[in-house]
Amino acid sequence: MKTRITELLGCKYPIIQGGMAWVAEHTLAAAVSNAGGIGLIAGGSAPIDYLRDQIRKCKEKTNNPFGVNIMLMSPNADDLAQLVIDEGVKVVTTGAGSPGKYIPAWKEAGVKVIPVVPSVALAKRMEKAGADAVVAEGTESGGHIGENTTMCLVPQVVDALEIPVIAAGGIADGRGMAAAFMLGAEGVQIGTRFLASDECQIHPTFKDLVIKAKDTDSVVTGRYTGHPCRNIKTKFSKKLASGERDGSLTPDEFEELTLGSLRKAVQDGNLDEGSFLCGAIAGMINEIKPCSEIVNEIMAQAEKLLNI
Ligand code: TUI
Repeated sequence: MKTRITELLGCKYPIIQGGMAWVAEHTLAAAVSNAGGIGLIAGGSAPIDYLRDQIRKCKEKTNNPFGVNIMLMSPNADDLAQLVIDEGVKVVTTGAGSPGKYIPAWKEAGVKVIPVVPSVALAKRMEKAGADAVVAEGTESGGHIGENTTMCLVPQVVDALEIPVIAAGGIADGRGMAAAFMLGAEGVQIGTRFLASDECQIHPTFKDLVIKAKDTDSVVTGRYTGHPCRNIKTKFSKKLASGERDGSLTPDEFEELTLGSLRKAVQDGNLDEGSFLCGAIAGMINEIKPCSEIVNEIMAQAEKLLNI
């Protein structure tokens, strides 16, 4: 399948892995890139030396292009923005903010720039600032989210921009990919489906939660802090949700409770204190598979539905 995204990024398939903080390390990124998509290493708020090491290890595992996701609320964002240039990373996606101030330097260095956006307004700003493409991310996604759904957001961003649009949020099989293409997307970003992959290094408890989740098992917490996040329902996320609802947790107390909770979920599988960030499509995912199988199945199903 050829689209402006495969041409731009030099990959076989227009599938980009989500830049999942704490989750997306080099083993997963290399596996997705070797499968023909674009794997991503997530910067999160990790130290720069760790990320340099991850980028170098990824280069050893794949000759295909891969990228880095920069979470713009990270205190290390400036250093990571420079690191991707120094290490010759081909693709950058960004989240949780506007990357405008970094774009000129990235373009100068030949890095392909793909901001993740939750609204048409930000998408337009990103195109003006020189982005090569955008990911239009619906509220079905895991992690930090906007309010608009994939179904509503993607066609509006497609209509508003000239540059290609990648759809994200609620896409985990070829039907979702085909649907996104019918809305005008030229690529898809997939996160949650890759959580339940062999190569994903998260704690087995996390994978178990994903494959056991039902359609109603995700919950959005933290709207009142200004950083709403979609998680899998657990004792902990239910406690946060009810504390937010009934006012028994102040926003400051909420922030304190969630500090370090991504690491506790991903590394320790800690059900009492961990935030298991995950998309609403987890209910459809029932099996752990290698990334190559996941990608091949999605592509075969999408191409059949789209008559390619
Ligand atoms: O960034 C994501 N997903 C994420 S980041 C993350 S780590 C985190 N943990 C706790 C709090 C916050 C982040 C986990 N998941 N997706 C892309 C995304 N970007 N979603 C929403 C946004 C966004 C929101 C506001 C982008 C820009 C924005 O405003 C920018 C502006 O300047 O107007």
